[in-house]
Amino acid sequence: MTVTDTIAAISTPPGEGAIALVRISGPSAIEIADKIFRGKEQPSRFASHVQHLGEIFSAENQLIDQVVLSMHRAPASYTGEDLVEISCHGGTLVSAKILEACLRAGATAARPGEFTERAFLNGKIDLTQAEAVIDLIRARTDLALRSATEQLEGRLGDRIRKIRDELVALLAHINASIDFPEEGIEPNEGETLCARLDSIREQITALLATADQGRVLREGVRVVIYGATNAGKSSLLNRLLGYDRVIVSDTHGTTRDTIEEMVNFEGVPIRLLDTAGLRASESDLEREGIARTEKSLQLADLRLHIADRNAPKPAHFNGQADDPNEIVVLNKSDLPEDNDWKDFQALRISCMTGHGVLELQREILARIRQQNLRPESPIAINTRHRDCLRRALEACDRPQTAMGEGLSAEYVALDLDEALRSVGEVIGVVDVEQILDSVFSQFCIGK
Ligand SMILES: Nc1nc2c(ncn2[C@@H]2O[C@H](COP(=O)(O)OP(=O)(O)OP(=O)(O)O)[C@@H](O)[C@H]2O)c(=O)[nH]1
Ligand SMILES: [Mg+2]
Repeated sequence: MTVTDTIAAISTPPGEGAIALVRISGPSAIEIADKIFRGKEQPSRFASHVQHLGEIFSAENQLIDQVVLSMHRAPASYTGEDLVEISCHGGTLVSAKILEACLRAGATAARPGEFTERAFLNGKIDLTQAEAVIDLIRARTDLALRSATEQLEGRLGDRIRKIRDELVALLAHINASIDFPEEGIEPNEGETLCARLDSIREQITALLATADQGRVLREGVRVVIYGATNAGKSSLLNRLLGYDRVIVSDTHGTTRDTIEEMVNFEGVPIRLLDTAGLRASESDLEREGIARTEKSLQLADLRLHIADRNAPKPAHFNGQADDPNEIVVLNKSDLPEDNDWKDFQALRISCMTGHGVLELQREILARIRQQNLRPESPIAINTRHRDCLRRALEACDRPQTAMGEGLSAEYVALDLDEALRSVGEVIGVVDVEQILDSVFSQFCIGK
């Protein structure tokens, strides 16, 4: 793919700030800068990577702003193309007018992620590194940040390239045995072939095992608070967040919708969900809320089933089960306990006084660790990587059956070829076009 147009965008978030950044990238970037910038020298004469003070003028020859402009000549730039960066004063109108001046001078407006896409297309970064840029921007915990940084440095890409190289070597060997049978290259030098394939499968499996942690790093562990109305679900959410996020009242059925907030427990990102209380209801609205509660429960990594110990045990309370994904919590420990709860094994807390809440947090972390959801390794794949690697693993599993059934080397080669393509998709070396859109559309414009 050759890129011929020159793109421009405002790379800083909308709104007022001290500085805004407008970027131009592509073959005409320097020419455009020459048209709109006036300073001691023309940008085309600037040394690369040096900042110069000057002024930007509109197509109508009107002064827009005093700016600092720097030129990054290809290929030593973020995109790998000629790239111009203009730092202007951070008003919405100023940056918009500078962008307009760029467009009038011949640039086209960039799509979301197009700068990073060009960096990928020009071979500056692989696809996992491009994705790391989004992860970096979105990171909410130290480990998520570290993971994104390591991925940006290419650690995941390196692991994938190693697997790919081994597959290529294996495939080359098998193809040679097909093409030159007279050379006496045995495709089934049985054990060595299997051992090499096993090693590849192990490496893929090890990466696949980081998928859950990758999801947690990027999205957080889904912890859903549920239970009967008035049990104190919303109070618990507020308590765990440390501020009054949700309305709490003694009216049953106060919360009608699911409410989601992120918290960080010891570096583990957690998506806490407060839900509509469960009860038989006449109201359509409330029943819709309860349906949402049930949907959230299906997607939960961990459920906090909360009950009011001051009230009788709700009918059908099936809370005492040894489900590792569920913690039963009896709330309102500051009030006397109803006889129904006598000898009932559960964590007792008070959202009012905070009693037991620390123990609950510890228990939540312990369960997350038990489920192997606590992110520990800085290499953690995302869902797209997982899909590619699963396909690769399936394709690697097939040759063993083929060999067991005495199928010929051609079959094995076909499977390995498929595995190779799937692994390559992770870093973007094959069928690039298809996957590009899904990756770069998640970016913001100007990145
Ligand atoms: N004494 C006492 N009261 C509490 C405690 N936790 C919550 N409450 C009270 O219990 C009532 C219900 O609390 P909420 O947090 O709104 O309960 P909920 O489970 O979200 O209720 P719904 O949204 O209606 O399902 C409110 O009046 C709270 O002040 C507690 O630990 N002790
Ligand atoms: Mg509530």
